Amino acid sequence: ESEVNEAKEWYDAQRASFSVPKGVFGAAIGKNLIVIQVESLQQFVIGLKFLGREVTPNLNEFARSVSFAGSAYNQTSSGNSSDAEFLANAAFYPASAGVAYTRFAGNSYEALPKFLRERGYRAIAMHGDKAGFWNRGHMYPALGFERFVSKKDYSVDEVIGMGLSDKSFFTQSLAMLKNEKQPFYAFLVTLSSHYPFNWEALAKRADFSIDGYRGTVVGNYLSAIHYLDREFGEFVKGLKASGLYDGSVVAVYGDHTAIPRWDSPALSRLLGVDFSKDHNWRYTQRVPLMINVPGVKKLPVSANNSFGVINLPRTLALLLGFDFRYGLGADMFDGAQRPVIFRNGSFMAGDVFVAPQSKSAVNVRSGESADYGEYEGMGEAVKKTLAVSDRILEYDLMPRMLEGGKESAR
Ligand code: GP9
Repeated sequence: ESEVNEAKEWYDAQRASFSVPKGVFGAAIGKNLIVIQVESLQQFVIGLKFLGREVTPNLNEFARSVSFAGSAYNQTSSGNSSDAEFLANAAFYPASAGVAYTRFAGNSYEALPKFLRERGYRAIAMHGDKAGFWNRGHMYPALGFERFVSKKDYSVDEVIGMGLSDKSFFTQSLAMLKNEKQPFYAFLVTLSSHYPFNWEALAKRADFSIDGYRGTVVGNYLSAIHYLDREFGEFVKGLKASGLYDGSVVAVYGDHTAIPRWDSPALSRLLGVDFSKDHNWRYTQRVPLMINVPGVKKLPVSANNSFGVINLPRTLALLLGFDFRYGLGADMFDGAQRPVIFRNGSFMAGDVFVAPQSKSAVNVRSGESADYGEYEGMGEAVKKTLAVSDRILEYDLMPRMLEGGKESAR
């Protein structure tokens, strides 16, 4: 009981520390929300040219035109893609052991899909794999999605790797969304650019020369992402042609990183970055994070902070005009310095990577070490945050956290 009270006290304090930003609150009132979680999309491909060709021309174009184009540090753990989904929808951390999607699918949540449904939205999850993978068939309803369009609901006319090809996935999903009652929240999870990126059908479709990198994970990855990018581009084109683009907030992010450290020599050769230096590797562990709000040129995101996918639910809700205070992620407009927390207790404070385990702190851009002492207090708060996240999940405490009235959480 005392652990529960302690968690509640902390949870309440955290929630109370959020404020509603002026200017952007409700900037997209009444709009749909389309969130695209891209399999293995890592930041370094954005803007990259290979043999004179852009690897991601459509994502680059998207990045140039949207209201925010930045990056997030990968916060996932053993649940990989499912952890990213959990961060992006529930704003909770991955489980301390095992996988949240399998361990905690029986819990009650106050996640973004449920929250938006209570405010008149339809909430649909779409993914071209079997519903049982990562226990999504159970977890999506627990998060509040009313509909899960999985492999069995699509016409499986083209398969790449583990399921429906991204081309077919995007084409069929777009057709469904055009007929969807609005406003809706559509959460799309792509699949074809999955490790090890060498699916035969994919290489054929990609049409991207990887000369000099054949047989490497990095080479296959470039080709896989080029394919994803083309299909993403077609999807955005379709959204624009149907009017959905102007009627929706569109957010895109990579679920987790792609290149394992053992293949870092190939990546080093490609990018000309020395990955024997730890800080360079750390800085590369980012995924793209982009948000478009119709009519908004530039989102005033915090200059003090780096971000993680856990910052999405509150950020997106605020744009739609709702003060979502249920998860553990602050919004991206918050000026207070807040850490990006990794599952093992290390964290980013702005550009500084802090590892309490080794009592070290280093700026990941410059490689200069920072004074660990300055971040010790933040390290304690990080420890507490993870412990509270674990406690809430392990004892299914959301109903207890909301005692005293949901309204207090807005
Ligand atoms: C499976 C897909 C991939 O359906 O989302 O998951 P991952 O292996 O990247 O966690």
